[in-house]
Amino acid sequence: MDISILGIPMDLGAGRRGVDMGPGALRNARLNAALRELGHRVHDLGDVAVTIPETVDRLESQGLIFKDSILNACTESYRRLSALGPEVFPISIGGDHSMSMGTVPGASQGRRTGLIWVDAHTDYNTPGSSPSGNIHGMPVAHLTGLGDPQLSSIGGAGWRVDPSDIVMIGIRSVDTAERQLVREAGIKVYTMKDVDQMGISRIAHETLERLSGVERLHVSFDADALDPTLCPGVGTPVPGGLSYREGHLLMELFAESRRVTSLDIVEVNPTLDTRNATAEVMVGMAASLMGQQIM
Ligand code: B3U
Ligand code: MN
Ligand code: MN
Repeated sequence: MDISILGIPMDLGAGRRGVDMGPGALRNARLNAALRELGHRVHDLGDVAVTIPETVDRLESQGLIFKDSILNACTESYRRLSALGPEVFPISIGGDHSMSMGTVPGASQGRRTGLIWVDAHTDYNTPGSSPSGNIHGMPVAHLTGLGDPQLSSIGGAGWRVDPSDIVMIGIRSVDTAERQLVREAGIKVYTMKDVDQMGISRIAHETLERLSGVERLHVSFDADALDPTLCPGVGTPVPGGLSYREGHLLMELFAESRRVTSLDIVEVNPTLDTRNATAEVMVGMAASLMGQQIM
C-alpha cells in the first residue's frame, strides 16, 4: 500500500504544552521504518506549519482559545490530505486532537466516511458546552456540523460526518453537557464498561457491521484511550483504559477487515512520557492496523 505520513506539530487545542513534539517522537520511535518493514511504500510529507503559541494572543477571536491558528493548521492539513487522492492511505501524526477537524475531511476525499474514535474522551463539546475552552475537546462536534461555523466547514460547506456513522471506543470521561449532546446526536459509544463486559473483539465486529455502508473508514486514535500505565505521555490521563492487547486486537481486527482507509495518531506528549514509551506503543498500534501479523 502507498502510505503518506503527515505531521501536525500542534498543541494549541490542548490545555498544556508538549503534544506539538508528538510527530518527532513518533518518527523517533521508527514509525516509517515499521511500516516499510510491512511491505508498504511510505512517503513522509513532513509537517504542516503551525503557529507557535507564544507568538499570538490565545483569545485570537470570539474567545475560542487559539481558534484562528487551529483553523489555519487544520485547513492546511485538509488541503494536503485531500490532494493525495483515494488510493493513498494517509497517517496523520499529531499533535492535539483538534487536528482531526482537518484530517478527517481531508482523508474522506469528499465521500461518506465512517469515523472510529478511539479515546478516553468523546471530544463532543461545542464552544458553548466546553468547561475548558480547549478545542481538542470539540473536534467530533465540529465534524458533525455543530459549533463554530468556520471550524465545522473545513471540509467545505456541505461536507459532514453523519453522527450515525460514528463509533467511539474506550470512553471513560465525558462532561455533563457533552453527554447530553452525544446522546441527542445518537452516536454509538462503547465505554470502558462495555469493553470490560463485552470484550474488544465483539466491539470491533459490531463497529464494522454498523459502519458497513460507508465508503471511507477513518480511525482516529488518541493515545489516552490506552491505560496511562502503558501510555503515560498524554496530557489528560484517565485511569482504567484499554490494555496493550485490547488496543492491538482492536487494530488487528480492523486490519483483517481491509476496510480502514486512513488513520490519526494523536495526543502523544513527550514532555510527560517515560523514555518515549507512549510513542513506541502508538507505533505498534499503527503497525497492527497496517497488517502486522505474528504468524
Ligand atoms: N472533556 C474535557 C477534557 C478533555 C477532552 N479531551 C481531552 N481532554 N484530551 C474538555 O476539555 O473538553
Ligand atoms: Mn481526543
Ligand atoms: Mn482523549
